[in-house]
Amino acid sequence: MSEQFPFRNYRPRALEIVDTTLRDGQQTSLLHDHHKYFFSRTDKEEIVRALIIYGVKFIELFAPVVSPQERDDFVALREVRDSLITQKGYTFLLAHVRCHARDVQSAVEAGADGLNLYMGTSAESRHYNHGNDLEAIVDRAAPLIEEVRRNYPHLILRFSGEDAFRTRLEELFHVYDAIAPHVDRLGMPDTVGVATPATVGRRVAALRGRYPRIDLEGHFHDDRGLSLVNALEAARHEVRYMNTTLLGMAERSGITSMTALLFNLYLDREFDKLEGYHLRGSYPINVLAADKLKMLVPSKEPVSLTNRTHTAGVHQSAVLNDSSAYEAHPYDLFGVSESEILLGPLSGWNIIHYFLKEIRYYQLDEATAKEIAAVFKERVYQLAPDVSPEQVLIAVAEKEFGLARLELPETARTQIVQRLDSPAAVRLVGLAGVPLKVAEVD
Ligand code: HCA
Repeated sequence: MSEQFPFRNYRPRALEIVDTTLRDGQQTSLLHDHHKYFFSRTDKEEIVRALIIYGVKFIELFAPVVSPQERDDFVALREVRDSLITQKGYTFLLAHVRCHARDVQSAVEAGADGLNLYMGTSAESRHYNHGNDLEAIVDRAAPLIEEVRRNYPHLILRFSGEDAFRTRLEELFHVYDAIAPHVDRLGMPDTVGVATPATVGRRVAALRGRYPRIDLEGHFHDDRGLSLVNALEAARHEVRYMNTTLLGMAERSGITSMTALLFNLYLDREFDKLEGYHLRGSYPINVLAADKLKMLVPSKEPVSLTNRTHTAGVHQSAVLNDSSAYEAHPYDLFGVSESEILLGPLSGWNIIHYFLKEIRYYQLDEATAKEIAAVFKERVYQLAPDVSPEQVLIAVAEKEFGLARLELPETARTQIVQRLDSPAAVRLVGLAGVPLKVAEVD
């Protein structure tokens, strides 16, 4: 097949992420205040570059018809993609388009590799969204898609019945039967987050049985908090294409997070589905996305520093011995390469002893550390806004207990001696999250 048809030459992997951070992701309510939050073109270019380097081969963008800005950004993002072809191979840029000739035309003109066409099929969509009944949906979508297929055979075509999980199966079949001959993929979006793993399994089986030669695509919203398990269930049923975003950002409470999905597939030993994804880049790409939203990687994101952060004294002291005590998963393989211990009111004497002795070089024994811990716990609750827990602790240690620092020769200073039986790399931070000191694993 000629170079004009890169998709026809591409052998899809067992799992193809269709990243929609720059489409459904831009619909997140976190971006509602455009004075504060706004994806600039540079932001988008960085996100696309990071996704391509991560190994994503399908990126969904808004139809260029959405706005002049989106139209021009589409062209700029194509240039980013083109600049990486030699290094990373071809990545397909897909436009999310309504079944409108104008939407299609704008995507073709912007140089899209494919069209993610959609139209609501549920009773709710039919009545309150576009007002077309099932016959009108077929009459509008099928000839348009057939014509696009004929005129632009190089385009990858996908059709989704929006709100598919609230569409009765016979009704979905009625629409898909007319469209299936003209498309490469059929979507099954759970637009309002009503699906459960059981309904996902049944829907996939039904669609697979009726359209055995067409790949399916999942898109799961998180209204019930089930977007991750639903995507996992779909992947388990060999749904090859999965819509995800960075941090799961999307309309309302979002959709499946890309790194959460891949992390769980790894834990479930579904290694064939991880082919070509640069898993160690997971935390860095989450940090990049969070930075664009001017926030930290959210605490509910599995691939986050939160999952290696320890607060309670009991946890901290065990983690100092071995991080596996409170870290069950290989986060380092996903780029979270440090543990973090929060120095604060819940810290026990062990961490205070460790911090003062091993990191700040004070000479003290365990009994003194216990006494200091008791005083620190009283003082730390009265923390002034510009004072860190570390400052409080040092003040107590020096002023009230007269501790002196051990003067180490320069050569020894860079070599922090951690408990030698501990494989943990421990980073101590103040309550405000300001790093105090990092102790690397050897
Ligand atoms: C939307 C709806 C959508 C589309 C999904 C798809 C959904 O925001 O336009 O095209 O597969 O959740 O149904 O995101």
